[in-house]
Amino acid sequence: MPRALITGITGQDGLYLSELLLSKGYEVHGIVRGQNNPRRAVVRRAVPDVHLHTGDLTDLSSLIRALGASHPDEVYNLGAVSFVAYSWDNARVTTDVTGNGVLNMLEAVRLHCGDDPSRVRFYQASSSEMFGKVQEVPQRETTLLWPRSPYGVAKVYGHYMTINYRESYGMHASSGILFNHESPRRGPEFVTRKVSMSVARIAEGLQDELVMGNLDAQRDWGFAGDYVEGMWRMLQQPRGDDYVLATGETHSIRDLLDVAFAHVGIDDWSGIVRQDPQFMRPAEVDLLIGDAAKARETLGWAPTVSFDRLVRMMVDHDLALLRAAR
Ligand code: NDP
Ligand code: GDR
Repeated sequence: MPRALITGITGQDGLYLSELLLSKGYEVHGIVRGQNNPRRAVVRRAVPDVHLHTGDLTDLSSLIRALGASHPDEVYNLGAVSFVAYSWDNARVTTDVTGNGVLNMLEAVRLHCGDDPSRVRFYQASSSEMFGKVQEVPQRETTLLWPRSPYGVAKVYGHYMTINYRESYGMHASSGILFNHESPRRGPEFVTRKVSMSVARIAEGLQDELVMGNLDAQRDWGFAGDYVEGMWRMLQQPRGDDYVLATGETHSIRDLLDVAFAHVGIDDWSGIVRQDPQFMRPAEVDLLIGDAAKARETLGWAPTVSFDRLVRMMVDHDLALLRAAR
């Protein structure tokens, strides 16, 4: 039975990846931080067969202990301060977790592997945010990185450190440069879930206004369930490498609002949505669109859920939650 260790198991991707690996017969271990983390109960409910260990990406010895207790064949480093807007106000903690946390995890794996550094396969959750002020459209593995936020800068550091450990020590280390992926499990601070939850509340008469930031930003949005499949496929390759996962389609926040409101029968949302500077960012990533040709050709990976279907799935989920609560 192969064994996997996941950091960030309490997050959106951690839950989908746990389900995927369990369905493939893996023994799954996860690291949860904090002394009384409320998300531990969420993991227990969603994936009760997962083994949980206490640890933190800023605490190297806790990572070494988790590796010693789980003896994984594969490590998926999904843990991060992942909310871009938050990273400007908390640049230092973002750097410590999202940047230096990668170095800690790589070093823990290297020490754990002893004489055979490729014994444990390593996945790093890199991000399209690294492309920032895009230097090429669409963006691919070789596109020059130009991050626009403390989060993006920290991810660039983790990305290059992963490549460096692969080249310096021969580790089987892969970096997935993933474009935005969403689901009903997305945190409410991210724009897709903020919109799906608000549209559901507006449809149910519980809210009458939606306050947003920049409506002109464009993103390449896919479904998280598809993207964790791509992570797993990367680690099944004979060698570590870097891959972009993306849909190759881009949509604006306005498109997102169009599809979400139309799904509950509202065709004109202009009187409901208001923009407020508090949701604007000091620097914006304007046009993210990914080229996943390498993943398609090497991994046989392709997204299966369209943008419209994804948005409708999220609105339906939030409507069902509200109706169940009533
Ligand atoms: P989430 O924000 O849902 O999850 C982040 C996870 O990191 C949570 O489990 C969180 O734990 C954990 N974490 C935070 N701080 C620490 C710490 N100090 N030590 C250990 N764990 C910590 O993110 P997603 O699931 O959406 O994303 C997974 C990864 O992929 C992240 O690294 C993200 O940056 C990256 N990514 C995501 C994309 C997306 O569109 N979703 C696209 C590209 C990259 P807790 O519950 O305790 O807060
Ligand atoms: P992002 O996701 O920054 O792309 O990072 P987010 O959903 O937060 O923002 C997407 C775009 O929407 C615009 N926007 C708003 N965003 C939020 N959160 N709230 C609003 O009210 C709002 N109004 C407009 C933003 O300006 C932005 O342009 C996500 C995270 O998962 C990262 O961890 C990951 O690396 C990247 O995706 C790829």
